[in-house]
Amino acid sequence: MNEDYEYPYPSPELASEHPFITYEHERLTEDVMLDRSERFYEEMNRRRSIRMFSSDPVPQKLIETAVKTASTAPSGAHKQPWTFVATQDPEIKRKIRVAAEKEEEKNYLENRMNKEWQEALAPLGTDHHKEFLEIAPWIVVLFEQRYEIRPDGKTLKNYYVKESVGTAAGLFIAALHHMGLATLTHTPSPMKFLNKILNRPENERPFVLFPVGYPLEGVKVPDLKRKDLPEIFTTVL
Ligand code: IYR
Repeated sequence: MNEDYEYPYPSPELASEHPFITYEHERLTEDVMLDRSERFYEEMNRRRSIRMFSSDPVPQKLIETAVKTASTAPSGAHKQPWTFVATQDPEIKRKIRVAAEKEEEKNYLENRMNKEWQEALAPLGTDHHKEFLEIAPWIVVLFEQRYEIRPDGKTLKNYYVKESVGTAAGLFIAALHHMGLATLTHTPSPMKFLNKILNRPENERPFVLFPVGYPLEGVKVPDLKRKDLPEIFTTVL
């Protein structure tokens, strides 16, 4: 251990000031790694964003475990600058739908999204109707904590908030898919109304809204293709 390192981590001084533990890691054979990597890719490649959900209920425990998985994401200075707010209350979901559709009407019908933007969206066929916000059993809103408010009222900076929260969002989506649920990354912009409806403090800003549930049986999705590896990957050797 550490044989190649002139400056081992943690240094003896660091280790005397802050606790460190040994990272438990099981080294797999390359065959096993190859198999696991392909199976995981194939599973993730079956994920799709869903715009019609079943109203079948989903146990809260599943949402909680997906949030715990999301919260394993790395974050700037390990601040975990996120709050997941989940509701299955029909009245709150209705309020969110009404407010989201009001914003989306401006986006779509009053051209707050310009022509280029609307053309880019055309293959997805989205519009200002957001019925899924009432029908999906859960709405989970991921808030970013722009800064931290300590119990004594003192404020502290958070770092790389967007990067951290975006990473947590990705893990949340993967966790839901892995447990057999579906979601949509919905951004009914601007989303400030979510602070009011969900009673969130001023240091929090909505990052993305996830309707969560089972896909409606037979639901259709756009026949999108994902980019092939050479379009998204290159090497510099
Ligand atoms: N927020 C709108 C518009 C929208 C924007 C993008 I970029 C999308 O990929 C999909 C939709 C809406 O939710 O309809």
